[in-house]
Amino acid sequence: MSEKKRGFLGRLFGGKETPETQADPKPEAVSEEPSAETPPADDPSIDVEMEVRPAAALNAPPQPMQLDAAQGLGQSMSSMPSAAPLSEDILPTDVSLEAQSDPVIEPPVEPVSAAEKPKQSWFQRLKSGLSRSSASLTEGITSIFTKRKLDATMLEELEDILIQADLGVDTAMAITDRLSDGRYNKEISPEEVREILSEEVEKVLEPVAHPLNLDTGKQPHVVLMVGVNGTGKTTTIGKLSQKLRSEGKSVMLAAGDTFRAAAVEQLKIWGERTGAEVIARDTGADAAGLAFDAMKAAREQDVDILLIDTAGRLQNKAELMDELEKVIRVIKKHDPDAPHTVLLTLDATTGQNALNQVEIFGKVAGVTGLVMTKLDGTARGGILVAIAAKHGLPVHFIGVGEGVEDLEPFSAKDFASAIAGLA
Ligand SMILES: Nc1nc2c(ncn2[C@@H]2O[C@H](COP(=O)(O)OP(=O)(O)O)[C@@H](O)[C@H]2O)c(=O)[nH]1
Ligand SMILES: [Mg+2]
Repeated sequence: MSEKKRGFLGRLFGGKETPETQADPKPEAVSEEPSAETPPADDPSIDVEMEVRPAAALNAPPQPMQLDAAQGLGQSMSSMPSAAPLSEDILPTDVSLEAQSDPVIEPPVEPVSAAEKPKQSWFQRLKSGLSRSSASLTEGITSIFTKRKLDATMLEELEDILIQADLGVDTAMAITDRLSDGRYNKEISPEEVREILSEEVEKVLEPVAHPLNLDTGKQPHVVLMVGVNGTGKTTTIGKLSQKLRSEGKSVMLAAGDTFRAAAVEQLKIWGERTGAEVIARDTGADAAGLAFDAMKAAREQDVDILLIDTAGRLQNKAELMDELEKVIRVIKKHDPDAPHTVLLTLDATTGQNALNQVEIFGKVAGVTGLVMTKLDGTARGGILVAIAAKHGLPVHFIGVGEGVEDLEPFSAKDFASAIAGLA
């Protein structure tokens, strides 16, 4: 956003717009039991290592009309597939879905100014967001492929790097297979490898890259946002609300995370900033009751889109299942076709764990599409590729920062180029 475009309100509220400006996580809010970023592949736990960030989420500038219409939600989308087929239960019922710490995301006390930041294109932001993921890949590739003739050891080394980057075994093998094809005993440059990496990643991502087309014939189109606590549900609702409002749609938000006062407050602020009414009840209220109120209000007021927040902070899968099922049942009382869209937010920093979350939430809530958040500041961006290869669910958006602009429709080509470190 240029200084000029941002305007006075934008400068007043400011906002963190690039990963470089993000503060470190609050030390006191970080999990007491630090765990490795990636649990072993066979670890059934879907506990999430929280990456708790300070109140910056709410520093997003409030400007309502900043969206490039071409990148908006209005692009066509082929019919929304239903949730991916799911295998048998992968979790014991006592596995905790609860994040290890409770992020308190309070409204900013003072506006933060980021007005000095020059406007970056989305691709630049995507690239800088994915820079940690791409740096670890490109460094690895450069160290293997500099002035050596291709041999089996190099291919094995490359495969290891690709698997470590969470791209998944299948994609890693596809890349090494393509490299080996006719290139043995020939010198191959790191750039060539990165090109192939990008092409193969794009192939995997292309089928899942679907812009989100919210059918407003529904009145309201109901979007249920689900995901583990701290993965970015509320923030994503705020960002989406902004996009939809800028397309001239009427939006209502439902503060369905009734567990924490902070969660309700956080949503109210997003509502104020984006010009969306927020339906909330007191903390501790029944989430299904809240959903009922919200459906009623949205229908009475003829709003185009109702975005319903949920809590991810539940003790175990049975409890989660129970609450989400109740919420969905209540929504269906008003409209048997609703929720029309169920978005799952996945935190890229959790690596392999995200794969399990897709499975669980797909089963519990009939997820129709994914939003991958926090691709900035992690080296695990490759997980999106593994998820695409495994589940085939549409990926609608990716988040590369806490600011309202840091959510964009997902483009396979852009993502593939950015993660391979190509221009
Ligand atoms: N860096 C970064 N932070 C994000 C992104 N999306 C959300 N967050 C932050 O993650 C934290 C948790 O987000 P929140 O929306 O409250 O998660 P929820 O518990 O699922 O509702 C907040 O501090 C957000 O600002 C993203 O794409 N990038
Ligand atoms: Mg929340």
